[in-house]
Amino acid sequence: MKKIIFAFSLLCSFTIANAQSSKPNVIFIYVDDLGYGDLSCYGATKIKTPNLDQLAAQGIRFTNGHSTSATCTPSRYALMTGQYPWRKSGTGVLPGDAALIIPTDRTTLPKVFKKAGYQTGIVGKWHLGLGDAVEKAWNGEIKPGPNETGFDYSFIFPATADRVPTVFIRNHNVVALDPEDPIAVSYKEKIGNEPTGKENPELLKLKSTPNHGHANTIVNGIGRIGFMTGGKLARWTDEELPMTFLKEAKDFIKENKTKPFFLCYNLTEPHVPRMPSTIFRGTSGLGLRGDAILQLDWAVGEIMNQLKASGIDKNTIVIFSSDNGPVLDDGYLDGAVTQLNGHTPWGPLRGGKYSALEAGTRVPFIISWPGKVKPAVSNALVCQIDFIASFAKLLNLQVPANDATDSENQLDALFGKTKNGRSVLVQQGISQLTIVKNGWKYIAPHGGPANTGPKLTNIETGNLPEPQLYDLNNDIGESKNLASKYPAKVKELAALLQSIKAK
Ligand code: NG6
Ligand code: CA
Repeated sequence: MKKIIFAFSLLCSFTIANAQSSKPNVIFIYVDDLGYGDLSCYGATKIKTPNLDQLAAQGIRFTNGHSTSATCTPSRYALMTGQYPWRKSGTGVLPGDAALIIPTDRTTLPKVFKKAGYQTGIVGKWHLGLGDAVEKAWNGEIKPGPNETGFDYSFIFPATADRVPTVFIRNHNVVALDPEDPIAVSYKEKIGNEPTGKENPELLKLKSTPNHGHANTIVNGIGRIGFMTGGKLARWTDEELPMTFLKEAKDFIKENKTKPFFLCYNLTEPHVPRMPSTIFRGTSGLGLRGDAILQLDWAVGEIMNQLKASGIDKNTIVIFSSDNGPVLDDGYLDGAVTQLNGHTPWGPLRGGKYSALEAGTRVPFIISWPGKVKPAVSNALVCQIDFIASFAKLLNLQVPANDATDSENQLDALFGKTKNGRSVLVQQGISQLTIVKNGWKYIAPHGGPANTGPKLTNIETGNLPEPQLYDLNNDIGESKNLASKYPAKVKELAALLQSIKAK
């Protein structure tokens, strides 16, 4: 009998091993507003991020890896659909009550994995809208959402940590909702009689930057964007967000360790409001923003430990990136500016979140696949929009011709087989598009302000009344405008941008 059991378990382990080696698990760790220069493996000296440094050391660290856009919603839209977000209206930063903007009848990144037999899950920030309309069933089944666009399992918050409703949604329902205390949400006007940041600033534990948007309903001592009433038991405590998402992500890994799975683990750090767990408070010496970065680094280490404990670390591709570049003051007085202590979240780049300059979309970008992907540093131009076409290729699937039309198969670049990635990429700042071709970057003349404003985010937008041309291969910091020296290049890139837009 013992022999039979042994033979059976041997057979099982072979089958599992086989299934796993043919189809690696994929975890995409997507952080929020982390800059190119925020990690020690990307050159930061004022902060140490050992877990991400380890991931980079065992994988490929890309020095020219991009989100499509310099804000969250459009970057996430592109990741999901493989379509440039500016092709579709309504893909800008969404309010917390927005309707779903991802089509339910088109190919999405998780659907690619599903088609290949994967279990798919998303844990963390969503920010792509929910339901068919602004008016929705917060107290009933909230759909369509992540589960209708390709995820078998979802545990999310709807928008951003600074937008109401400040609740978790598991699949279609708000977690821990008391039916006696229904939720209502409005982005139009004040509802109910709960204190707001504007009327009751004395109740705030984290003060908002004067005249900023975080002046509506106060939840957990923090003013938010938007108004909500009800759902008192269901509201999150910001300090518990990281542990909650981490537990959910670990549980997903444990539950699916014998099947191939695809997990999007979307952390909120270091987006505002930065309110890390008490145990991380004061640990970076750079204020709450730095502490939030240490917290996210720790969470990455925990995921890696879980993969090892589940015996699947060798057969799991881990991708780490950010949805846009860094910002210091994004609306709360949290010490990000005053305690910066010489840290440079943008590294050697110009601009930041919101910007058409490089720091808007050039972000940390790391891929690890032990034994399969050789450790390296790559300067290939790669972008999150290419994951659909690339993973479809890896899994031998055909993406329908009209879907994911801006996504390129860049598997060889992503896995380090070539140093040549994309030759062309369109990048999106808040006020305009820019184009990069073979290291040359063109920014069209724009009449908008050159800076988002010294009182707030204080970031160079990239807007100038004259054309700009930068040679990124030799001038990563976009310090020398070569437009008047190379007018033919300017013309060529301006025309190329027009033709891509017209596609
Ligand atoms: C802006 C918010 C900012 C942040 C951002 C979205 C104001 C004035 N600013 O509107 O705090 O929430 O939206 O960030 O309210 S993102 O990373 O999700 O794109
Ligand atoms: Ca973001």
